[in-house]
Amino acid sequence: MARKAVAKTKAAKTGPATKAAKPAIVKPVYVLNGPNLNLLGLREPEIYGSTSLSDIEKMVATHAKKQGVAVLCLQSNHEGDLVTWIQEARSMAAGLIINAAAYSHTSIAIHDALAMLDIPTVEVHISNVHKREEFRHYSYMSSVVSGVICGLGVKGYTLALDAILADLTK
Ligand code: CA2
Repeated sequence: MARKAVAKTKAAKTGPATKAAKPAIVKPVYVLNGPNLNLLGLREPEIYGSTSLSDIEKMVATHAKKQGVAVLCLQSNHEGDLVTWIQEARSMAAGLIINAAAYSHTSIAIHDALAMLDIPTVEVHISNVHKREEFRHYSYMSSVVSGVICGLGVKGYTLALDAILADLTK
């Protein structure tokens, strides 16, 4: 009994001996890719590199698994599919990574869907859109996501995941 009392006093003065475990991230991080990204690696390697979308998805899934998180990777050439998945992410995802490809520069519908999320979201572009044609310089996504990564190649996807996990565990 006495020993217990001493231990209690110490804990009260210095705080608990061990840190409380961080809660597990149970929901997956959604990784959404837009139009034509299914053809990655097949054309324009000087801009987008030679990695295929399926390689990117494997890379992100492996990186996520090492950190105890799951990813759900989805690609569509249709704007409405991306809107539907973003809406789904409101309840089903812990965070969201999006490369909306050309829709980044045109889609108010995707902008509006992203604006309704209250989970960490990162916009990724493989190429540095600011070094390219002027029509790629504006993104409807950027004002409604947590952050933007562009021009760092396919590594941008794992960097985006790290940023989301840092946000979720802070
Ligand atoms: O740099 C990016 O990740 C982009 O989002 C890629 C989009 C482009 O419209 C954006 O401005 C920047 C284009 C994706 C097209 O994907 C291709 C795949 C294979 C070959 C050529 C293009």
